[in-house]
Amino acid sequence: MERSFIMAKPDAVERRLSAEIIGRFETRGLRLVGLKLIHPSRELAETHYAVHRERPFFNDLVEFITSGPVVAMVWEGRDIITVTRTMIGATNPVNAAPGTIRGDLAIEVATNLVHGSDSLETAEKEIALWFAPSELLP
Ligand code: IDP
Ligand code: MG
Repeated sequence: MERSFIMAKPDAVERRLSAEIIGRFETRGLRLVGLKLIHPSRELAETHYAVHRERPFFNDLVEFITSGPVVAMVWEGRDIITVTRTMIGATNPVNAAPGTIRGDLAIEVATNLVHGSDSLETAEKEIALWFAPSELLP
């Protein structure tokens, strides 16, 4: 079964939307196999977003993601990347469809509430970065 790394970002925790976000994946029928509250270090954040290192918003992105606790999760299910990315919605919430997390609950691209891996290859790397094998259900 396929797995993805999903994170409720600091804005989600600050706005008390963690349960809402977890609940959407739960009620969809996905299986939660890893969950923890963590205040990310700069090193962890920079590694996680390394693909964006050259982007003009990289520093702001790292500052933001290290600004408070996040809810780090691993969800499992068939076609997990497509299912979770569709549920999360477009990167810029202005373009996110109603019914998606970003389309229902966010309006700014920098504070778009949730991260989801964009491929199985990325997911594998992100899961290994954020979780020890012992922290995940078999
Ligand atoms: P994704 O989260 O939908 O996969 P990415 O392109 O991987 O989007 O970008 C990572 C994060 O960087 C986004 O979720 C968003 O918070 C932030 N971001 C992306 N583009 C911009 C931008 O143009 N300005 C500010 N922040 C951005
Ligand atoms: Mg991305």
